[in-house]
Amino acid sequence: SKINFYVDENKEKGYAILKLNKGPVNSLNLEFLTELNIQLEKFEESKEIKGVILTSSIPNIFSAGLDIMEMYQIKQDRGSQFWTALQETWIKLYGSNKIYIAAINGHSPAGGCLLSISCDYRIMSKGPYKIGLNETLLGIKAPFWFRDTMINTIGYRETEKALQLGKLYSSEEALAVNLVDELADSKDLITKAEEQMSKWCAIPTVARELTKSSMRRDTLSKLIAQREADTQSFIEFTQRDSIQKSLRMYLESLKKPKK
Ligand code: CO8
Repeated sequence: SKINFYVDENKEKGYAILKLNKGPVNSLNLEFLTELNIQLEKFEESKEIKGVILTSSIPNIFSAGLDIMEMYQIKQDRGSQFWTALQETWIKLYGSNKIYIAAINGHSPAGGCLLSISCDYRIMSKGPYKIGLNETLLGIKAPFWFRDTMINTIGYRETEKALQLGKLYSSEEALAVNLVDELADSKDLITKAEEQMSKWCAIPTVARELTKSSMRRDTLSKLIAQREADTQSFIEFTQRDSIQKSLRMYLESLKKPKK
């Protein structure tokens, strides 16, 4: 079967590198999210691994976000499995005790941005890459937990603008608003992520974990308390004719020949 990601575990150093590898654009569908959740669970339970560098093995693309085909012509059963898997990914990542560092090697819109901002630290490659929550450009509203994670990263006012405009930030703009913490030349991205990881790994683990969970607990509880209602509202919203029309138009715009 197709290999959707690679894991390099370095037990000596105490961290792993997880490289998303679902061509062409690492879009997140039900099967991919399910595999990812199993892997995140393995990391969480590992005694040797203190942290994970999350990156992609596809040049110029971190992740294109949710697979639009999971939302286009959505059906109740698959739709709810899909959304439940995505919630699980976010809860596992944002709520992880481990250290997650995103090495953003390329485009990172929407769900790709969510994965990034669910980590503890972000380094982005310099280059013509964009990151942000661009949902409004697809005619949809970013879910409240996407929004809250963004607020926790770049603050309320910047999020208010960014989400309404569906703003996709260049790497320089992302650095300026703290959407990413650091920029790197592509060739140095992983080295820089490893340097940063060593710094985080050197902090006393229990104190760091308790601090992280105290910062994130309230945001996580909001979704955990209403997962089923959130899933149902995702399906009802996505089934609307107007949303289906927007998604169809957006898909067509993606398929248009470039230039
Ligand atoms: N889902 C499905 N297919 C996709 C996606 C996607 N997200 N992104 C790209 N593709 C497809 C393209 O249609 C294209 O297909 P084909 O080869 O059949 O023409 C193929 O992947 C390659 O794409 P590109 O040619 O566009 O590749 P580039 O390298 O030129 O560009 C980009 C890569 C920049 C990532 C570009 O593809 C892009 O901008 N993609 C769209 C990204 C996007 O806007 N994603 C948003 C998804 S929605 C989301 O994540 C959160 C939704 C929250 C839902 C809330 C509902 C209530």
